Amino acid sequence: MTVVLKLGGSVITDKDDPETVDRAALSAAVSAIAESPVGEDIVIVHGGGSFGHHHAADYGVSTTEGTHDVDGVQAIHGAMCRLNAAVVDALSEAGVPAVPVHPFSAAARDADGDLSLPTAQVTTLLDEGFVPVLHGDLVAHAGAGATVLSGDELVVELAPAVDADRVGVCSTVPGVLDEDGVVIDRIEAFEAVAPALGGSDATDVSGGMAGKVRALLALSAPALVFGPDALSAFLAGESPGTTIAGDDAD
Ligand code: IP8
Repeated sequence: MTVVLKLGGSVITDKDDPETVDRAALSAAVSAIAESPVGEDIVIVHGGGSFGHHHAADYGVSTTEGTHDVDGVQAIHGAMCRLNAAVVDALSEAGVPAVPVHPFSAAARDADGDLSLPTAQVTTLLDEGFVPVLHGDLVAHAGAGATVLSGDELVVELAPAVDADRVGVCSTVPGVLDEDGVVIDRIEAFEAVAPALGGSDATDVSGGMAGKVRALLALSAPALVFGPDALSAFLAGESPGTTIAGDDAD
């Protein structure tokens, strides 16, 4: 049983306060992971929260708008490395054999925006008993300099590479919400829920919930979007929140 888990940046940081870890939330998530029956068969991806997104917005960088400004690259990537270190440290202190993996050092987009992400490092680390911890980052982008690589894109690339049985996206909300604020049980096509999916409620250069749903619909396994309170339930094999299952899902 291999799990790919994304911890939303808004879950583990105070998204409105630049470069601030939400220590209580990170600690709760780390405890759920450390105590889960999944053990070491897990790849963790975390988002940018108040580390990546504020700097990316400052430099006008998104998943499609790039920069050639080296100060911008260092600010955005550096902030994400600092958040990654905080996550890896917290996991290590809880006894999880977490190791950092920085996508900017390995991935690239071609001129059409198509992503290439080597995954042998992640699969080998997993086989060797480590818990790889990746993060939303920048990516070298042909013709655009460097653009944002979202954690959701990483999840989509990693899930088939590690042959994931379960994919979880832990968000600040208890699932994908409809116009009335009620959790949608299951999403099989973007068009069906497009009217309900507004923008993100804080600075987010990767497309908020709409971008997340679009990315997860491309997976070959169903993905679950749920809130922090449901993380332990997800790791125990339950199906909290919204199940997102596109055409290619089993
Ligand atoms: O929060 C974005 O990752 P996300 C990372 O998963 C940066 O969209 C650099 C803003």
